[in-house]
Amino acid sequence: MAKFETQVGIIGAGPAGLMLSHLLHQHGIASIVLEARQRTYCEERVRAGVLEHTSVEMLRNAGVSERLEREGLRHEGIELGLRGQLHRIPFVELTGKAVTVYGQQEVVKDLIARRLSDGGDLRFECGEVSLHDLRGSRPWIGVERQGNVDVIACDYIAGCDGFHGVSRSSFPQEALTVYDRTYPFAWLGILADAAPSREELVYMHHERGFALYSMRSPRITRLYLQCKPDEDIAEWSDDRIWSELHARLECLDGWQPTEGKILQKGVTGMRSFVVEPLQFGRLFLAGDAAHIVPPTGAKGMNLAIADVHYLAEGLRARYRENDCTKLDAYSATCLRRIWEAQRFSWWMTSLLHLFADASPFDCRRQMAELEYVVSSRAAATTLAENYVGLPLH
Ligand code: FAS
Ligand code: PHB
Repeated sequence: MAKFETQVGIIGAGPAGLMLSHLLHQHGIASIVLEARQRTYCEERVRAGVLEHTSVEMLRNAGVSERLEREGLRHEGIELGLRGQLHRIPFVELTGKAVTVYGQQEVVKDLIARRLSDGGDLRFECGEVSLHDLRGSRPWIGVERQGNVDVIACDYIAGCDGFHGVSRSSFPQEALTVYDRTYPFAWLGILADAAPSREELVYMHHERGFALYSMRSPRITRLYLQCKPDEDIAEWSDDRIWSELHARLECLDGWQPTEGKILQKGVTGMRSFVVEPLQFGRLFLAGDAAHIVPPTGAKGMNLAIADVHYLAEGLRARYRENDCTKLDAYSATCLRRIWEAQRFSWWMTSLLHLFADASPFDCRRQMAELEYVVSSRAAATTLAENYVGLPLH
């Protein structure tokens, strides 16, 4: 049994855990990051693809945006489609801000490389993790591998281990309030070796179900189809996927998505999930460990980065000014932004998807809301300011 000491023990090397470790390093605060999976797995896992203006600013201020600013695609708007007609939502005109298309795995790669070049302690394939003495002044993490249990003693633990991690389940049940909503559909997503044939993302409302046209680079596109929550990907040949995408993304202006070799395909469930509070003793939750949003608002990765911005600031003040005010307010501060993003993600999902149990009134009302959003500057501005990222409080 080996014993290690640090200031902050971080569980999970996703965007939340890695960004936190980097920010703490910049404040001269030590951390150890424990990751269950291999480094390559973390660096190749395809997930989110859109960075808010606010997240790009945070990555820039933290000195980890060099490749993002070189290779990321600046998007100054999106297009909403209804009845085959595309309507542009001009972000820069409406808010002065833009978003950047840059794959989550690229953000993860950049942060891992930077942590390691700064001498960071990242432990991949760490073994079975367990959390202890969370109410004490010196909580510790047990890391079991091949029958050996190493101990990592720390001042604080950051649970950045995603929805299926151990951190949230380390809260006593009675200490947590859970808010949960699952949607009666999922997304079938593909990564295609096909150059984008449109400048910006297309969010399409269609009578066959929602479709999203997105991208990763000048060579790679990412497309999604609304499907059944228990959809079996084995029933979807590449041909069937492309013909369904063509059917839903067909536009009156003749635009069609460019086909290419499907590099990856999968089905992702849709849910809105939040736990409160985000702190139990010396354990703090951040990212998907505390909240899940349906991806329609492109908020998942951005919320994770915003959470650790607040946590790092709280820990900086605790260690540098011996002032725990911000740390004690971490949960409340984060939850305000989390619920803003939950509302927006639920609204975008409700606006653009087909609900099997929708009444004729619901269908007409949904279309009326879509027509309002694409014809009212005020409504388009609301969408735009939420999409580009609300200011940090
Ligand atoms: P992450 O899940 O990214 O990272 C948590 C890390 O903790 C993982 O590396 C995991 O291996 C590790 N871990 C878990 N348990 C552990 C344990 N016991 N011990 C040690 N390590 C442990 N958002 C979008 O905006 N667009 C998308 O298209 C999109 N697609 C998604 C697809 C999927 C399948 C999922 C799950 C999410 C998707 N999201 C998407 C949301 C996504 O971007 C998340 O919000 C983002 O990954 C959250 O980052 P983290 O909180 O760092 O969690
Ligand atoms: C993506 O590119 O993966 C993506 C973009 C926008 C979304 C969701 C996913 O709303």
